[in-house]
Amino acid sequence: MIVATDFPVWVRTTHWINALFIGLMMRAGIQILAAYPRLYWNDHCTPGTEWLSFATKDFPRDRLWTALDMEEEPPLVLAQPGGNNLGLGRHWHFFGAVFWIANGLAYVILLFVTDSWRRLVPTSWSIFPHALDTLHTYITLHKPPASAFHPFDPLQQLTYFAVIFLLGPFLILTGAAQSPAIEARFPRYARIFGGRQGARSLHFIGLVLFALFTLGHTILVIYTGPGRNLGDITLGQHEHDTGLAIVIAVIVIVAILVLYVLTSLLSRRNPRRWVIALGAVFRPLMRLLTLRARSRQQYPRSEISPYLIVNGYPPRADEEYERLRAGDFAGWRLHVYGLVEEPREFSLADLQELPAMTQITKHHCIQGWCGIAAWRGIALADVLKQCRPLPQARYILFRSYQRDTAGRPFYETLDTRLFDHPQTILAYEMNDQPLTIEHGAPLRLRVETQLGFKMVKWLREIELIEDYRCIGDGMGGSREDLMHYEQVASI
Ligand SMILES: Nc1nc2c(c(=O)[nH]1)N[C@H]1C(S)=C(S)[C@@H](COP(=O)(O)O)O[C@H]1N2
Ligand SMILES: [Mo]
Repeated sequence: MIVATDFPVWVRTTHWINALFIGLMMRAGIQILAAYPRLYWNDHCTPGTEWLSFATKDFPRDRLWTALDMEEEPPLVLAQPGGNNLGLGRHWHFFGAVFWIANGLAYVILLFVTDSWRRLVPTSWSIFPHALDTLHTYITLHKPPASAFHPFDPLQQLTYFAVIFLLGPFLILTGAAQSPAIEARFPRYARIFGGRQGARSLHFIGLVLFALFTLGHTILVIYTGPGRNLGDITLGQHEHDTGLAIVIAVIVIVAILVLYVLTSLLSRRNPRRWVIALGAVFRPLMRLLTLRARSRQQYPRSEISPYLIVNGYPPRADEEYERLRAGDFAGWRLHVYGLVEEPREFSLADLQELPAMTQITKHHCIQGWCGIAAWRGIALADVLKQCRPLPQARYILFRSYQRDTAGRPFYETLDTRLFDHPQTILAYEMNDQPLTIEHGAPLRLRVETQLGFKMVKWLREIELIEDYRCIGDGMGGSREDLMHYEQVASI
């Protein structure tokens, strides 16, 4: 009789599910990296201070360029889904994360509920010298004797332990540290990793380690005996049918690779449908966990970034904006209307009479860069309260003088749950100077628990609405409509 205790069915299942989702997340991770393929150890992202760059384009300092110009297009073989698709890549990454974490948790729980942890968790320091011996055996191109496997050899056991209990959690923690909502609510958390860019760089190093592990793992599975190893991980034994086990494993791996390519191509063909479906998996969880988070940032002045990257070109050839700008925005009015009892127009002087506040906060662009600046302005809530929003108002719609890439006025919507947060402001100053044209003069939104794309610049009007599905393409904003970002942008 075959006793298959070492590789029960749950070990084999979670192993292959893990392979599917970690591969998906690595591919989607490369996609996300390509949206700003520069890595830093500081949160200022000053051009030239990156420690690693995969950029292929050059940006001369004597003309204005924006962060969107800096995106690169990774190939389909490396990235999910390939091409210029940050929005879709993020959906694949977060979709994968939910299943990868759930699968990992199920595995770890079963490990400890059963007695299986005993063959994985080292219980003696002697495993280190033994693992070194095994390493020496492999490097000198020998194989450990069959008696060295219990069922793992010491090097294997130590590596698996480190990947499951150190690298896995490390990837989750460094991933979370890049979320604007988490960093705004717990500014000290990201500091553990050296800030958002430190977390991002470490997250990338985690990706490289996982790729190296996968490569080494695959080589050693083949080198030490593919029939026995694949018998264990597919059929739960290696006494019989090892040839069949190899065939099954190859079929599973090829199926996974085909699935990556197929889902990439399908999601590129119909991105909106896939964004809605993939988002359904993580969207409710993300909203539940992050929408109530309140920003508690206040960086010291000494941490203000020497230079803040610009995204979005200023309104071009817009006659009205040009006229207002020529008049130093004296004729500019912020229109507030929609589901309010009292629609109003505010001049800059009106707004400047309201209680002003300054916040020194970190800007988190969805592409990956960030920067710290001092923003001065008035609470969004103070402005809206004067117009008395009606109870059915569920979203705040911000429209800009600038146009999006489809030629329509740039707009974004915010859940009304974000409106009275302490650091949700309409800013008219940046770093003690009136807003420059590039950064959104005369007024822009700052909503510090969200990604940068929600913070509409060159504000023209605010409308309170019940639903965003009847606005634009119905996804909740220009970037949602055109680039497939999520309407709630907390991660
Ligand atoms: N009107 C408008 N507002 C916008 C954008 C834009 O393209 N148009 N880009 C957004 C994005 S993606 C980011 S990261 C921030 C950048 O702000 P900054 O240029 O002041 O750094 O502005 C946001 N506000
Ligand atoms: Mo952005």
